[in-house]
Amino acid sequence: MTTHPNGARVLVDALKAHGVDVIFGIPGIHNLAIYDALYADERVRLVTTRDERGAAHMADGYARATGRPGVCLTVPGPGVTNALTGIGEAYADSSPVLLLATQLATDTIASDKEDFHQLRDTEAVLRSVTVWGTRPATANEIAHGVDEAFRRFHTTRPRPCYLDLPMDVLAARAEVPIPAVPANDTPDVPEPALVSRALTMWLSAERPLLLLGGGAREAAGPLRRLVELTGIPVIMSSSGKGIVPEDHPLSLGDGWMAHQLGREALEQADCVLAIGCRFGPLTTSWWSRQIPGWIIQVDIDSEEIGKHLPVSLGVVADAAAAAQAFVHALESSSASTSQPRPRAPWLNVVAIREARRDAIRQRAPDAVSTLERLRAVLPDETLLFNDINGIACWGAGAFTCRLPRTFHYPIGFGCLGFALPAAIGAKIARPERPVVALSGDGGFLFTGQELATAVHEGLGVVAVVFNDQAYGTIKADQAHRHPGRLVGADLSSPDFVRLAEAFGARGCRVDRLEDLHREVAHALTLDGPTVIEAPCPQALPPWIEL
Ligand SMILES: Cc1ncc(C[n+]2csc(CCOP(=O)(O)OP(=O)(O)O)c2C)c(N)n1
Ligand SMILES: [Mg+2]
Repeated sequence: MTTHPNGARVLVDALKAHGVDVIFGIPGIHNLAIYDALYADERVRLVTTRDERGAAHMADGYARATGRPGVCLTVPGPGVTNALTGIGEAYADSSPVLLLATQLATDTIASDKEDFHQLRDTEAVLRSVTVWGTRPATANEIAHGVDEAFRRFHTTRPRPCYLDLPMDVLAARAEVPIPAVPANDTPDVPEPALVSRALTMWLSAERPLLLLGGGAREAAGPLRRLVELTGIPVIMSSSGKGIVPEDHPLSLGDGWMAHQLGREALEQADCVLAIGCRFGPLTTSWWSRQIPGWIIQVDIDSEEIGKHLPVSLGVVADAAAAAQAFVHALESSSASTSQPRPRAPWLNVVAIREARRDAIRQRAPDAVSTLERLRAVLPDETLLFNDINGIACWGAGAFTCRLPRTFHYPIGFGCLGFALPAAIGAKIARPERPVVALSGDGGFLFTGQELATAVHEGLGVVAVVFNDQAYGTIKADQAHRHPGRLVGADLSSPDFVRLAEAFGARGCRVDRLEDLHREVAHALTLDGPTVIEAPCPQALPPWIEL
């Protein structure tokens, strides 16, 4: 007699059918059936974290490093609420994370029993940080829920989804055989007529520009070709850093300058082709800065088109499909115009890049030279994870990236404590790559206990902690906006070397920022995690205009 699988087994099989190979989480009474279904499974690595927020950031870091969805698993109630901040960051930054939020037994969920781990309304709690979720009532619905989440990850703007899995449904036997093979979903291809309209408009402009955001990261190949075929300069948001190498002769580099530095290209262009860019607050300086030229916006999410800025033409399409269509149209010369190709750039790209670097250097000399020295020793494929702090906020402009998905920042939600756990998730996903996290003494302690996870998993991540015994960026902002009225931003931070050692990690300190890059390069040659404590460069944060 064949026994039908239970809900937990159905879940695990469905996840594996979609290629899931790592789950980050914490066990508890409500999700033990899932752990049991994963027992001795050689294809799925279970990473046990020290807080569900760590699990969520790790799943996000895994997704950012690979483009593949990351998965995290929690208990109900406090497990779910702990995970929320990390899921919120993934939501804001369009990162595909699946939260497996387990749940009480079905008959107690809607009651007011004040059961152990009970949340009054889990769905309400999760709705604000996820784009879709469901509470399956049967084992088969679990499989369909997994399929639907992955369909969304692959065909729509990638944002977190959740499954709210009641423990009785995880235990129940499936009634009928489960479909094993996921549907082969392909994302939206742009309409040929729109492609040629967009191209004609863009190519006939006098001062055209290409603007790339995080949504275009999977399109690096055809986008580089597009730039080279047309000779049109390109600017990227910080999430799009490296799609075209930032030191390419046509690359204006990162457009994230919340002040005037480096905005001339956006302001002078008469036609901007924007792909996978949401025109968020940091690209637009809180929407105060206009882009006066025509905008052609390509986005997989129809609701993003024209949401923040009026657009002349909207194209709803997957970025890679659109970029390929543009390149194909150009190569087959069906979109030929009177313009010679590639044309001479209408602005001096390298001079603008250098002028911006000089301006940034004047504002934050120590931060910029530290980032430049780090760049010089870190291979291009290094995955750099930033927190929100005095040095990382200059990295968008000063750390030159040559590959997409190598510079990561909690850009949308802006939550402190992102860098270390996200770096851990990335190292698990890409063990062959150097992985470095840059945190301040404040931000590091939000999630620093995940060092224990890095030690347990034997991960060679390098965490740099810039210690100024303060929430320094905010202290500088306060000193600027409320002169002489400093309050609430000083800290008594620990000795991070001893803290690292207490966790079983390697700890070391550099007294001069000039020595940091050498320590980082050395630590990357070692097994296991290293924490490097360093002095913190001081500067007014870039969003303050002087
Ligand atoms: C979860 C969260 N809480 C508060 C803030 C506000 N905030 C932004 S930067 C910052 C200071 C960070 O201090 P630290 O990590 O030591 O870096 P530093 O600015 O000193 O270089 C604070 C408190 C935030 N971004 N996220
Ligand atoms: Mg600090």
